[in-house]
Amino acid sequence: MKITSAKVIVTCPGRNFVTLKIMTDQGVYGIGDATMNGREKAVVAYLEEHVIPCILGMDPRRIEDIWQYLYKGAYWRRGPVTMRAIAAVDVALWDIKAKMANMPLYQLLGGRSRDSVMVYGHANGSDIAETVDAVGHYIELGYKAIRAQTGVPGIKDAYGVGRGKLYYEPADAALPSVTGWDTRQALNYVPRMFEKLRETYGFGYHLLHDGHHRYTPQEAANLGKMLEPYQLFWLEDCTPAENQEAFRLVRQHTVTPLAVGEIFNTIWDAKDLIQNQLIDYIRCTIVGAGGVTHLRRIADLAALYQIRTGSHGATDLSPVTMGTALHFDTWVPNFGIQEYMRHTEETDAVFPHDYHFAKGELFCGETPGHGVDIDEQLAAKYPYKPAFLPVARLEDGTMWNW
Ligand code: GCO
Ligand code: MG
Repeated sequence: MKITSAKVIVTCPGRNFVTLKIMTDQGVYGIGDATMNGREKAVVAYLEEHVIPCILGMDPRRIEDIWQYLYKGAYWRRGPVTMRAIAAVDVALWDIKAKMANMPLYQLLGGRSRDSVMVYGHANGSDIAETVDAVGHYIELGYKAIRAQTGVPGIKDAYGVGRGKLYYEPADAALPSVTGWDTRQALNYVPRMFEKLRETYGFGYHLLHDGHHRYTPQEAANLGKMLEPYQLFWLEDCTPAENQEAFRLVRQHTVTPLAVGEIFNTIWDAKDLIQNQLIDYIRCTIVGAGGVTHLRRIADLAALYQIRTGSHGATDLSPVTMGTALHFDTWVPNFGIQEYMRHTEETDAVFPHDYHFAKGELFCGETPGHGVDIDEQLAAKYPYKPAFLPVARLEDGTMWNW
């Protein structure tokens, strides 16, 4: 069996997506997601110039060998661009293998560990009252877990506050827009939101919060401690994790569960955090961390330390990643939760898929492969539109972590 051709499809049905389609001499094709929000064209070039020419003629059934070829063979290991390109190839090859086997992907991974996948939605508002309403809306929709983000008076566009009610899309400007940040105000305001949420809806729902890399370890420890009475499911990205050791200080001061990993690319980014049991949930995802082949290694390492998965699932992860992640989540023994930000109807139409949502859970389908396709004719109607993520500055102009 041989890979006969491969192409990269860029489309913008409301937001940009980069998709790799691999064709074979048996007529079976596979697709993989290669989207990197705000830096899409870098992965397009990596695939077109440096990956596709190398894999033509290879046997698509040799998924592991092709993964190693692209990882070790690049010499320049790791990094968000390389690992997304590898992920796109890997997912397309798993799709092909599962289609050849006439099985849904989760069967090839080891079969079902659960019937459905618990997801969390992203509720936001410009202040506490609005966020409380938004959480109520998610509860009405049947969600069992909700991440609550609020605007903070005095901060221009704090992280996570969207324009729509169910859709949150940060990459929305032809050049990066400038948002604000003030840690002191956020530390005063965020715990009050959780107090109000528990007062209003009780303790029957999981609540989560994203710190979006904004706090220093000491500030994160303080926030975690203040949030303890509200029993969060997790506090996400409480501090940047380039220095994995930073989480030790947070860990020493709070029992609020910690989650991190949406910007990690490989097992090496998570190794110390996992081995030292500094986190509770690992958030790496299929597209960001080298595909199914590599994410499986990360999940297995985490399982040794009773750390569970909680994959990133923002709108910039295409339905191809979501579909594949759901097969992964259906199999992975140490599953925790799956993030689920809804795609728009335009996006869903370009990527026909067989997963569905009901009562706070997502269900992967039984179609052979990962169950997601791309309608190329429709995709062609939505040309690429440059869109950057915002940046964040403190009041005095100092650049901060967005
Ligand atoms: C999340 C994330 C996103 C990211 C986005 C960047 O937890 O969903 O933090 O909102 O900011 O994926 O592209
Ligand atoms: Mg996040």
